[in-house]
Amino acid sequence: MRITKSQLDDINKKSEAHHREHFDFLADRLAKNGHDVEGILKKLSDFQVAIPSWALGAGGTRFGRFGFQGEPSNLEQKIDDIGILHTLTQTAGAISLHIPWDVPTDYKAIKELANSHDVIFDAVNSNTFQDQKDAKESYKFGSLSNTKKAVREQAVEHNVEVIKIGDKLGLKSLTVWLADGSNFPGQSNFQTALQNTEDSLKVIYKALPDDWKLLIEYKPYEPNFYSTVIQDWGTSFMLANACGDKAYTLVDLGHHLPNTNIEQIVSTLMLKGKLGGFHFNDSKYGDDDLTVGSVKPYALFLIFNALVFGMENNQQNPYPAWMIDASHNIKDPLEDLIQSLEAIQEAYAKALLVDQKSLTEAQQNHDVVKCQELLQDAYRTDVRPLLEKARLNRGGAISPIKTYRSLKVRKNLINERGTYSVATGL
Ligand SMILES: [Mn+2]
Repeated sequence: MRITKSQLDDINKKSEAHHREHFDFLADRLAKNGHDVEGILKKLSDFQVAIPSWALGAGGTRFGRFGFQGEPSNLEQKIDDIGILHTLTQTAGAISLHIPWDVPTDYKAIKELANSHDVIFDAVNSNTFQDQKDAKESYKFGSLSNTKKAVREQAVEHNVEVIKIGDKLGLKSLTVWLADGSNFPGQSNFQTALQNTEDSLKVIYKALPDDWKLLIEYKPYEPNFYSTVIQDWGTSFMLANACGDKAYTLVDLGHHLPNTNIEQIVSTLMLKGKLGGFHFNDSKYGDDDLTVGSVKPYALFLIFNALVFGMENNQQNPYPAWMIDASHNIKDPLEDLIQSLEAIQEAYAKALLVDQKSLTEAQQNHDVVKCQELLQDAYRTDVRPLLEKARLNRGGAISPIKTYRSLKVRKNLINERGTYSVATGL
């Protein structure tokens, strides 16, 4: 299914007057306060977030999985789904593949299909957290950190293979997330596990083309519950430094213990030029994979405030690779992703409204009250008309969710793909 321009125009027309009234009011107010509204709209339009190929079907827990009808059952259909998201939101212009779940069979055809949806390939993900069919070695006790050399070599070889696949698709970064760790005290020697991981990553790093990045993700627990080898940003940062200039830390919002100050981590990494990638989601307890902004929207805003400051002031940091890393257990995955994309744009827009100059002054004068006022003045601004305008400027929908529902997208997908189609992945 493809949404046509005339379908979008027809639906947009119905709320255009309402949108214009709200936008004009906000734009006027922002301009009077010294904001460059056109510049903000341009930044919002340019902010594209990758959708991972595994997030288009129903996720599950170890207790069960409740399927969604009309799920994409192959890579082509997944790209079509991202095409739908991008057509509506104009902010989902990239796909992040997971190998071996989504190995293309015909590279040229896949690239053409993505191109027809105006979607590019972003960071590719390796998988050494599951045993693959016919694999000689098992990752049950770790991959890059394993005490057995043959297992480490197999895991390194897989990553090198993933780089080759990504290279054929024209993308430029490899994301490594390891499930390695231990479940019980004494099971693993921390130093051996960390040293093995560093040595393995260095071999993978050597296989990276010159213009590629290695993004190292961290996670404090799960699937191992006593320890994980790359447990926090500091460990990832240390490994990235050990590998070299092309290696970076990747921050996943869900990969922190409750109350971790993620905006401070973001600031530290950007100051050191080492924030390479970012995974969006939301959580209450841990890696809950909930819709972005559904639980802690103010925390998301504060994180974006740190990201905006870093993007404007830290030339030493590359432009990060953005991705939504979420799972959809009870919502239609496409509706969930639309909500996440909206929440990301909203937090970004609000962060762009922070009066950085006044904030710096207030910080220097130790005016704590003013600092909070400045942040919250931006946060309390209803920026939704800006998001609507940014989407409209690129030919998207004023209201992606309403449009998705009024076009009965899911019903169309069920008609095309059937009721029982199941997406590959988790
Ligand atoms: Mn992630």
